[in-house]
Amino acid sequence: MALERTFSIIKPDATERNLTGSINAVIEAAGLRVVAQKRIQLTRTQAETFYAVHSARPFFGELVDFMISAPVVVQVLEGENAIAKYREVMGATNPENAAEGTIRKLFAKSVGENSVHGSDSPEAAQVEIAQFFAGNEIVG
Ligand code: RTP
Ligand code: MG
Repeated sequence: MALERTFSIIKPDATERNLTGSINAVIEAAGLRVVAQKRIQLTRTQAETFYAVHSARPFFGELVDFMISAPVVVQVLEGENAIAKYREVMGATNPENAAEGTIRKLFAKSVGENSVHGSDSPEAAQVEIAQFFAGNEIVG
C-alpha cells in the first residue's frame, strides 16, 4: 500500500496544557511519521477559512473563538492509510464516546475542546495541507 499524507492540528486546549509531545508520542506509536510541523497563532480569517464547511452550524462562532484562543501546532503526518489511521488514533469527536487509548480519550476536555483535528478525506487532506505548508516544507 502506498504512503498517504494527512493534515493534523494540535488544538489550543492541548498546546495550553503542554501536551504537544505527549500527543506526538501517540501519533508515532501508531506508526505515523511527522513529516512537517510548526507552531502558529491562527488568525480569525485562517480559522474561519479552515472550518468554512461548518459555517452554518450553531457551534461555528464558538469553534473559531476556541481555535484562535492559543497557539496551535499544524502538522503533516505520513504513513500507510494515514487519513483513516489518524482518524482512528484521534478517536470520536466527543471524548465521552472515544475508544480507550485514543488521543481524545486520553486528553480531550469536551466535544468542542477536543485536542486534535485530522483530515476526513484525501480531498480535504490536500486542501488543508496546502493552506498551511509549501511543498518544500514537507520532508518525507
Ligand atoms: P475535526 O474536523 O476538528 O477533525 O473534528 P471532527 O471531524 O471529529 O468533527 P467535526 O464534526 O468536523 O467538527 C469540527 C470540530 O467542531 C467542534 N465541534 N463542536 N459544540 C459542539 O457540539 C461541537 N461539535 C463539533 C469540535 O472541535 C470538532 O472537532
Ligand atoms: Mg471534521
